[in-house]
Amino acid sequence: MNPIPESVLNVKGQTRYIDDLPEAKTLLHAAVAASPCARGLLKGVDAGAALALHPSIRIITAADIPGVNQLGTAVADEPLLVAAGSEWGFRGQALALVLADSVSLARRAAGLVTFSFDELEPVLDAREAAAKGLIILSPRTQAMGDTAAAFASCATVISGRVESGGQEHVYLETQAALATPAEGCAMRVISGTQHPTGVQEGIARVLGLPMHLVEVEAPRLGGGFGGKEDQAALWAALACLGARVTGKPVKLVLSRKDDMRMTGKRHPYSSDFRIGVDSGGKILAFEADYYQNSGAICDLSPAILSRTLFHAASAYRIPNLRVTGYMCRTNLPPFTAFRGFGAPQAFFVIEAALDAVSRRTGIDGAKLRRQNLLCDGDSFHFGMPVENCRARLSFDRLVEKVKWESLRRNIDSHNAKDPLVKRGAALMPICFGVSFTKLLMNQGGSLVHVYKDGSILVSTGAVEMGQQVSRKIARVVALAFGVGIERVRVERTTTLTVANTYPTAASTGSDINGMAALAACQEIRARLLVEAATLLGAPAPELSMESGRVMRNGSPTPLSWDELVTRTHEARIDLSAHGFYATPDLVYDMKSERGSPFAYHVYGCAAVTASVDVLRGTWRLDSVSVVHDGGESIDRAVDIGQVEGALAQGLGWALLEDLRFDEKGKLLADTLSTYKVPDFHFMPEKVDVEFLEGFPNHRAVMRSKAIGEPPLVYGIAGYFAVLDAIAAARRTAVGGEGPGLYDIPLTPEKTLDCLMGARP
Ligand code: MTE
Ligand code: LUZ
Ligand code: MOS
Repeated sequence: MNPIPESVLNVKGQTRYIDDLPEAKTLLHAAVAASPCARGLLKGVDAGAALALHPSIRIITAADIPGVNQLGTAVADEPLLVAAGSEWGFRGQALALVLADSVSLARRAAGLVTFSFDELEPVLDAREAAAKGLIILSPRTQAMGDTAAAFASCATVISGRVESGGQEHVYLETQAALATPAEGCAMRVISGTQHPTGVQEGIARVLGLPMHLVEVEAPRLGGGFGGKEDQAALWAALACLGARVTGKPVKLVLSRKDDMRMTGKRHPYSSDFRIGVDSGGKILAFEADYYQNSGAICDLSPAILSRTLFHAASAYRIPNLRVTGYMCRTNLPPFTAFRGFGAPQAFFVIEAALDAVSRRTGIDGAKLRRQNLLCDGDSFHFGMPVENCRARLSFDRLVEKVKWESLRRNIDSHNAKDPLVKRGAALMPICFGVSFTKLLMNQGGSLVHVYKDGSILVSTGAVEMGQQVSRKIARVVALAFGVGIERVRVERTTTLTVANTYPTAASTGSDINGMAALAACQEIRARLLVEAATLLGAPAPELSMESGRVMRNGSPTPLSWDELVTRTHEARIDLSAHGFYATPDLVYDMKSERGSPFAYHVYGCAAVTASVDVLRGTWRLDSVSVVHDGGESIDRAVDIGQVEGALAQGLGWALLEDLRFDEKGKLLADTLSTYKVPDFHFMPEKVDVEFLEGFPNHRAVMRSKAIGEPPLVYGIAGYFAVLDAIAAARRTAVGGEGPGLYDIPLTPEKTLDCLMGARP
């Protein structure tokens, strides 16, 4: 019997998530008692009412932590539980852990825990925080050329402000962990994390244990999208703390509402730009200040800001550029990794600037963008040379495919006739750097066993969260051994098999772990071929493995995979190997902000068309066309799924998902009945994804390209398509050059305001 592909289990609802695992008889359930306002000084915890509820109830506070009460890595600002005498920084921060012998009891008891505290004045706005000096670390600037001199010579200079909102991850499986005390002081935890080693490190710190006493397993996640890159550690560490204090297994699964209120989301940004072009529309200078709303805790904000700065110019050649980012500490939940990781926010700013130029100068948006695209021989503003650039290639292919000019003409003639429904279109390129922006993180390991019956087991640091990294790794391994994919099983990720890993993130899961798996396979393969050479009496260099058989100079020999494996084992040769991969050629100097931080870039281009109902302000997406540079795909079906999923998330961020807090820092839409996410009906009927064919990428495993995050950015074109339709309505209604509203998400409410001239 062969392994059942996990996609089949998913479709049948048979995948087991953490909350589906069998429960031990002694299991305790946990819930979190959280801070009741955005900023406060904790004076005491009153557990009386909660404890009175049921004898099984236990309340655990910061005083019970045996090790260090700190999870923060870049900055020590993330207590596991806020201690009495300390301040908390956002509404929903963990103050106490409640245990009980049922989930409902634990949750009810958590609601009964009360706190004595002084309420303090919160700061919610990024610019206000910056003005008050509430900046995490220091501002960071990247620059090239001389913007001041360049602006002086521009025919047109425009400045503007750009806002983009946050975004809730809405992974199907909420944050979850199951901790079990093991022999000695050891702790075993199953955690819904993208970063098992990070969780292991955090638990070791708070429990005061060496890492080898903490085992972290990440089974298949019900989605992560970045939300479990850093922020799974808190819940896993809390479960472990409960398990340590009681000596019993503890499960902590957040309710949807708690997950929405207590965990981080995509960072909102508020940015200022200044752009200058010559009379033909060539960009001469660009400046931007990005005020990142980092929330109350540093978390991954520095890495996210760094990706913003690296993507400030998108796929455009800008000879004079100066961009600065500020991490503004506010009293909102700690904003964190979310697919795109700071890049979408930067893309929106430069696209807004180009939109403003196009509207002011009358230069067609596509022409303006085309003439400013990067080419080989250029360099990025941080000094990395542009190589194997596919910006123009994908742009031109898309323009041809959607027949951009006639599409525009059709829209214009429709708009001239129809006063009630206006149509719009937009087109944009992408250029996304692949690698963790922090050099250290670009490494990974694997462990491969070939069992004596010829079946193969692979472990890597990659966490499966629906992106099918396991399937890709299985493909790589199957190809390395020349066997069918059904021979290969990819194990769930644990710190026992592969140590010192980094998160499955930055779209590098298959790049790094696929390479690490390949390295191990090559070692075993070489041993097998030596044995094959002996068995066949042939020189090893003439031998290879294909279709489950040893080949000699490309022709089949009588020696099958199964037999070769058996014979090699009988010869007492090791059929296991550990593999390691560190992405080569990465260099970066933070002081001079110069270097090559990425292994390569992903290019592509998207066009979106939309219609706006002028009386209601509602919009509809009509079509999306994408030409994407995906290298030689390891699995085309998976890659199409990734593009479509990322696109939906990007369009949702740009148009639909309205993450709003009230003036006291309370999340307003904290359920899935009030927080709208993109669904089947939201997506346009026509989604056309084409991959550039015949462009292998020699800098990743099997000449592929990372796929997970870059296509999310295409969603921004949806924003500009709706804006274009609004502009058409305003031209006919009031004349003039249309709106300069650069404020994500462009919800129907905002659209209506804009149509009525209530917004700029
Ligand atoms: N696809 C699914 N189905 N679920 C996810 O959680 N996460 C995305 C992307 N695609 C995600 C997904 C994010 S944020 C990243 S970084 C990549 O997958 C991570 O996986 P990879 O590096 O293996 O592509
Ligand atoms: N995580 C990270 C990421 O730590 N560094 C990155 O550069 C990155 N990029 C995208 C998504 N997650
Ligand atoms: Mo993805 S934001 O790198 O987890």
